[in-house]
Parts: sequence; C-alpha cells; structure tokens
Amino acid sequence: MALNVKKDTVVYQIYPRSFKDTDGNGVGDIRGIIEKLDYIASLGVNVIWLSPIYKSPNDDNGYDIADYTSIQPEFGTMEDFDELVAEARTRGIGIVMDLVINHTSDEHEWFKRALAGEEKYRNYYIIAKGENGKLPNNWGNFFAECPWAKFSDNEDEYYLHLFSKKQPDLNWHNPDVLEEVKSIMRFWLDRGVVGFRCDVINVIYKNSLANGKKQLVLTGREHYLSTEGCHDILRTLRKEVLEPYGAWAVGETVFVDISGAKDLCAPERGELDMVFYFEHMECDQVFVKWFKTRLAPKKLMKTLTKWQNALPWNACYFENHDQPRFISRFEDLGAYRKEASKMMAGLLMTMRGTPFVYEGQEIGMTNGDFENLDEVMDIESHNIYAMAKGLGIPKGIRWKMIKRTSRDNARTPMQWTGNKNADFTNGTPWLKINANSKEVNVKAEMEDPKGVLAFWKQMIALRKSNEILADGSFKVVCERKRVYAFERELDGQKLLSICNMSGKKVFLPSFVKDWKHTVVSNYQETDPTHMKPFEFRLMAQKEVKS
Ligand code: ISL
Repeated sequence: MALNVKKDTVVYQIYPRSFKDTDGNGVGDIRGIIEKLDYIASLGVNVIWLSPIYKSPNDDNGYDIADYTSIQPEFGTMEDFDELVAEARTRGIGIVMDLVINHTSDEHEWFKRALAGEEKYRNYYIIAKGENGKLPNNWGNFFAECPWAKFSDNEDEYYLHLFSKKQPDLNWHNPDVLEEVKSIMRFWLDRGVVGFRCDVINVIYKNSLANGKKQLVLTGREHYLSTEGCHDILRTLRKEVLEPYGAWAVGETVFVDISGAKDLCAPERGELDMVFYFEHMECDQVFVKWFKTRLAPKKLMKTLTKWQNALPWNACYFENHDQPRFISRFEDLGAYRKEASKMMAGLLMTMRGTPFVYEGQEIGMTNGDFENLDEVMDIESHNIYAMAKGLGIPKGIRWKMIKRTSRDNARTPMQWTGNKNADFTNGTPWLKINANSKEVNVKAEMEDPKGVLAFWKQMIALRKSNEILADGSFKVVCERKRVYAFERELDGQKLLSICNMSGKKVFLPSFVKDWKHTVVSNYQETDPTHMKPFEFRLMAQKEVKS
C-alpha cells in the first residue's frame, strides 16, 4: 500500500481496551476492531494506530510491555492480529503499532533475567548505586513517583524508571538494546504493519545520570531530552528498519519545542516523519496540566499558528488517550456539543499536516462523568491524587483536579448505541461508560445525515480529495478573541478556513466578504454579518466541489 503519509493519510487512533469487546470480559479486543472495520473504513481514514496490544501486566494499560512479540491474551491472539492486518488492508487501511521502547515492564523476560543476576540483561537497564543511603540523583518522574526503585534488597542499587515502578527504563547506551528493538520492529513489519507511533521517543537516551537543575516538574530532564544519542538511534532505525520496508514513524515527543521538533523531523536528517507536540494541549493550564484554567481561544490560535508556520509538515491532533476530550475544555460549550465537535473537525481537517482522529472524537464524545476516585483507573491520576494529598491540598480540590485532567476522560468505552453499556460489552466494562451514551452514540449518529459523524466524514473526505487542503501553504489571517481564520493556498488557488471558537455569536470579520462561496459549514444557514456559536466555514473565492 503506497500511501503518501504526508498528503493522503488520515489516521484513526484506537485504544483497544475501550473500543469494542466481543468476548464479554469487559475489555475491548482485536475481534472487536475487526467487527468494526467497515465502520472505520466508512469514516474515510486510511491508517489505524493501535495503542499497545502486546502482552502486559497492565500497570499502565499496555504501555508496560512484558513481551513485544506476543498479543495480550485479553485482546486475542496473533491469528486475530494477522486477520486484522489482512482485513484492514482489503479496505485500504494500514496498521500502525505503538512502539514503547523507553521502558519495558518489570515482568519482561529481560528484567527478570537482570534481577536473577545475568550480567547481559542487567546491562539492558539503567542501574545505579546510591551513596550513603541517598538515591543516585535528584531526578523527577512523569507519574509523580520517585524515579528510582531498589534493584536488589541487599545492595544500595536502584533502577531508573521515568514512569511507573513497573516500567524500568532501558539502557540505550547498550548496542544490544538497539539490536533487540530492530528485530522487534521487523517482526511487526513482516506481519504487514505500515509504521510506528514511537512512545516518549525523545527521552530514550540519557546522556548522564548527573543531578539536574531543580524544576517544578521533571528535574533532570536536560540530561535526556532529545539528546544526540537519541537522534543517532532514530537515524539508524529509519535507515536500517523503516526505509527498507517503506514504513513511517510519528514520535510522541514530550516537552518538545520548535527547534527540537525541526531536528527530529527535518526530512534531510532522516529521523521521524512527524511529531506530536504538546503546547496546544497546554493552553488551559497553569504550570502543570493538573491545574486547569479557562481555555483562552486566542492562546490556542497563537500556538496552532506558531507550530503551523514553523514546520513544513507535522502531525495534527486534538485528542488522544492521554488528554481530556477537547470539546470538554470549552467552558461555554453549553448546548453546543455537536457544533463544537463539528468545528473541531473543520479545524483539524483544514490545517496543514497529517490529521489524527481519536476514537469517539468523530461522534463528539465528552469527558468521563466520574463521580469519585474509585471510578478512575489510571495510575497517573491515582499518583497525582496521592501527591496532592501529601501536599495538603483539600479533598474537594484534589478531586476537581483529577476530574478535569484524568487521562481516563478519554478512555471511557466507545459509545456504539444507546443500549445497556453502549453495546461496548455484554459484561462489566473495565471503566465506567458515560451516561450520555444514551444520546451520544454511533447508532444515533448514523441515523442523522446532518449529525456530528456525517460532518466528520464529510471533512475527512474533503481533506483527502482536495489538493489545496492536502498540500497548500498555511497563512493565518485572523486571531481575534474568538475567531480564528487561515488561508490555504496551492498554485494560486485559495481556501479560507474560519472558526468561531466560542459559544457566543460573534461578528463575521469584514475580509470574509471577499470569499464568495461557502464550501462547507457546520450550520445549515450562515449569516452574512455574524458567526453562530462554534461556527465553522470553509470558503473559496471561486466555486469548489465539496
Ligand atoms: O499525558 C501526559 C502528558 O500530558 C503524560 O502523562 C504522559 O505520560 C506522557 O505524555 C507520555 O505518554 C506516553 O507514555 C506513557 C504512557 O503512560 C502514555 O499513555 C503514553 O502516551 C508511558 O509509556
């Protein structure tokens, strides 16, 4: 399948645990994905990114891998996987796997053998001695834990884990680790996958274990963010593994800034095809993501523009399995859930880059309706809650923090119908299903030709068929308090994308009068002087077929 990932591709991310359960264990599975392939194809996407489906003790829902070449039994078998690849291919869809190589599970054979004292495997991990009862360094941890855990009881030895205690970091100074990863990637490429989403890829290579300069979050990160060692590894993986298979890679790059992103995805450097940056996810936070504030649309616009202008090409996304649902961030969402979701579809499909749609986004799913911490499963949420308790933050505020920021907000099961358990499972769902599944579900959307789903499909189809959207340049023309507008241009042909990012009626900017034709809008009727709440329009100077 020769797809130009930069122009023709629209990716759909599946969080397998929450997609569709076919065996009644309350957890989604591969057969569920196969069952829904016609639905996925009907969206018009041509790549599925699967969050991890490898064998895992599930400390971090599969991002703790115990065996990179076997399938998590609750998700199915390797035969199911092969069938998924083949069935997807017949529908013109390629599969992208999640490659988690900063760490393994502590239940991985390598770690077990390291614990058993095998020198070869000790050297796969980052093991360091503490001195005089102290930890090896002052680093922080992504999940608000101590990043060092005792490696052996009798010695003052620790292993590094930037994520949970059950996710020991791999030692990328060891060439054997690189060889192992090459063969893991080839294993999946030989089974027909078309690329990889590389988890926290810019932290894999630690320059040194020296103390870091004190920071509010992640002290020590200057020693491992986008190091030369990491760039070298990426170049090797591209040249020796990805290129021969014609495969591609998107990197999840934490704390990445523009110059870092340029280094990681400049085509001539031969590393990644694109990266997921985080800055636009942080427009409604103070210092750290657990302290949310109002989403100021202008801040969001400025961030999007900055990134659109900086890189010739990049990944575009508003949702994934780690982020709250985007439309839930709008404080004035009110009764405009549908309009806002459609506006975000318009925005996502008209920006320059490869669009990534996260399961449920296409029907306007909202944050989970959790009522207390017992209903939340995510390790990060529990750790943060405990940390906040330790800091003396009152219970009510602690809960508010988690409710708004928990990664489980995006992990609630897919809402297929308004029936019991949204027809996600016949058993007990692993995570509470949102009560709004009665109204917000795929079945209801399929019956509504003017609904949210229909609009997402329309925008995806347009993104794929329209050359200007696929390849045109990007130029911002308006960043008002509420209104964002930009032009896309190719060979003198232009389109104008304009969004009202608020629940209020606003004046239509005067320059819009030069754009005579509305190609698409999320409202049936548009007004010559105003934009309605969360209105989106794609406009042209000459008539364009939508
Ligand atoms: O959500 C986050 C940032 O806002 C972080 O909590 C997240 O851990 C970070 O983005 C890295 O994410 C990736 O690696 C983690 C895994 O828990 C996440 O699900 C994954 O996307 C560790 O493998």
